[in-house]
Amino acid sequence: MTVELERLVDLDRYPIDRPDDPTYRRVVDAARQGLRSVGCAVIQSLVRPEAVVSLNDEIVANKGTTHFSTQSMNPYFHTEVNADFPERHPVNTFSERSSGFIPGDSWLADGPTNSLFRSPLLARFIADCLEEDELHCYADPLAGLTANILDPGHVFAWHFDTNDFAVTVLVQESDEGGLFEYSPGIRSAEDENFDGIQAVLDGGRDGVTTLQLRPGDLQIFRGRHSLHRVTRVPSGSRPRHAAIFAYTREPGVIGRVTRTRQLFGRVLQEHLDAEVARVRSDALID
Ligand SMILES: O=C(O)CCC(=O)C(=O)O
Ligand SMILES: [Fe+2]
Repeated sequence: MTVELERLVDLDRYPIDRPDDPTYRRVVDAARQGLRSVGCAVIQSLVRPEAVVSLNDEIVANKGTTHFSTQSMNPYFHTEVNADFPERHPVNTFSERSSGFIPGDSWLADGPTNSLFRSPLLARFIADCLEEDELHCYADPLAGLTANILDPGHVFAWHFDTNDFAVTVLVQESDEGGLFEYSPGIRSAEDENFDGIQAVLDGGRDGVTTLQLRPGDLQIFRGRHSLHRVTRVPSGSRPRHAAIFAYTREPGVIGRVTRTRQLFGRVLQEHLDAEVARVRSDALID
C-alpha cells in the first residue's frame, strides 16, 4: 500500500488531484511564469509538515546507504583537464563537490518518498507547470529517486544537470549555508556561453540568484541551462537533506556509466546495457 497523496500533499491548498479547480490553474500559471522567466518555480509548502517529518525519517533511516564522494569537478561533471581548451576556461575550472546521494534502490517501494515521486497526479501537475504533454519518472534505477545529503563541511559545486528537469523537495535545511544558488538560462542548446559561465565560476554575482527554500517546498528547476550550486554547509550545522525527483520527457531514459559511478560508486546492468543504445536530447558537451 503506497502512502495516499492526501497524507503527503495539502490538496485543499494545492488541488493537484483536480486540474479543473481554479486554484489548480492559478498555481500552475504562477509556476509557468517562473519557469518561463527564470527556469525555476517554487511551490511553497506543497508537502504537509507531518509528511516532511516522514520524508526526513526515511532519509535518516537510509542514510547508511548514502554514497559520499568528494571530487574536484568542472560544471560538466568532468574531473580531468582537457588540453583542447585554455587553462582559464569552464572546462578546465574545477571546484569541490562533496556530498552524498542516497540511491534509488534504497527506498521502500511504498514508503512516503517513493509514494510522492511515483504519484501520477504529481507527475501530471509538474508536466503542466513545465508545459510538457507528459512526464515520466526518470527510469534510472539509482538516479531516478535520490536524496542529496550535505553533511557539515560539504558543498555542491557549480554545475549543469544532465537531465532535462529536476524536482526537489527540501526536507531538512541546514542551520547556515546550504543555499541553492543559480544563474538562470546562462547557456542554451545553441550557445555554451563559456565567458558568462567563467565569470560566475570566478565568483561573479551578476545574474546569480539565491533561492529562499523552506522544508516542504517543491522546487521545479530546468538545470540543463542554468548553472547552479549548493553553498557550503558549515561544520557544526545540521546536515541539509533534499529529496530529488527526476523526470524525463521520454520513458526509459538511463544515466551514463561514468556519471553513475561518480555519483553512486557503482553501476547496474541496466546502465551497461543503456550505454549501447542511449537516448540523447541535445548536442551540448554534457
Ligand atoms: O540539493 C539540491 O538542492 C540540488 C542539488 C543538485 O543540483 C543536483 O543534485 O544536481
Ligand atoms: Fe543540479
